[in-house]
Amino acid sequence: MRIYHSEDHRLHFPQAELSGGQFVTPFERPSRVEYVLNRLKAQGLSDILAPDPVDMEPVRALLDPGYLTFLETAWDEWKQAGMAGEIIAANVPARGMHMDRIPTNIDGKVGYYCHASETAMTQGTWQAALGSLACAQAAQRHVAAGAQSAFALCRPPGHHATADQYGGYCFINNAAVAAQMFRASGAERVAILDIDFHHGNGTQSLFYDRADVMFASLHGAPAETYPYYLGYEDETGRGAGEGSNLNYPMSEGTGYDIWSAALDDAIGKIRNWGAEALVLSLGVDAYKEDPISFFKLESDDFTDAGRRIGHMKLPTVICMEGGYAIEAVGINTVNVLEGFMGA
Ligand code: 5XA
Ligand code: ZN
Repeated sequence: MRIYHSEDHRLHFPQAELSGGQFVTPFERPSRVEYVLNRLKAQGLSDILAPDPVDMEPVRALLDPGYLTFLETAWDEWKQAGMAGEIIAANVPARGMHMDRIPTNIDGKVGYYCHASETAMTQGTWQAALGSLACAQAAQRHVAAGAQSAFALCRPPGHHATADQYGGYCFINNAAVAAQMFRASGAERVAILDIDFHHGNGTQSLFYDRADVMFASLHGAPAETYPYYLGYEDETGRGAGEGSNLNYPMSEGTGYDIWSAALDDAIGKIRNWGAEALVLSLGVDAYKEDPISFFKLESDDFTDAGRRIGHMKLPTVICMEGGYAIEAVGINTVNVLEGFMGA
């Protein structure tokens, strides 16, 4: 399996994450990628390439232009305004306030374009996000050209990013752009399967009204965990998209028996729907020792999950999302890939 990796991910390394009322070293940190790379190489998966530069056209087709400009210019504006630290959202448009008027002050803009203040931005965030996106795009092009699958070692991750908001460590929705590119390269129906522990609220929102992209997500129940305000089972799509959004929220302590039954159900529905291409949002934070999650998957379960997904035999782009049990991230990620390839 071809793997795409950009060194630019290192340019995004905030020092601070607001967690439990304290600033801590972010769980989403550069060393995650090192653990994955080391494990890939140890397992003989060495077809690792740097991606071509990003193509902004499919991104512009999907995302808000004002948001893209914000991401590109936020750091300079923040510094010009005399802010000493990293960009952290301190104010958001809450219930009853204007959602439609964008402040000119950078502090206000940050809150407008952010949905979760754990996520800080730094000088290199935009470039790192582009590098991450470039991996997803290169993987999609490789698969669209005939490869069975490719792995985009995306960092920062993407599935929480909407058309106009960042948060949950995500800035640009890599998986969504890959799906959009599959549509542009001729697939009539594209499915995005999200097995990260957290609901892919960004991906859901981007395709909620659309009949051509199915979204299926296995995740911690929103009443119990981030992103809290989206991801319920009764969110099934809207208008033309009715029926093409599938949520599988699961409670604290969920193990592989329940989780894999949800996976099989999602796979069956994606098959019946007639998907011609698949984008897998691959987070490994469903692992039992993940520090910010609460499922109970074992490392071997990830191999089995990869096998089940591989049996779909769809052209597949795999995009890295979360996973923070730092030393197991490489093992669990590569287990999915090996299970997938062995199917
Ligand atoms: O998949 N998303 C994540 O792993 C980020 C969760 C952020 C929680 N504050
Ligand atoms: Zn996650």
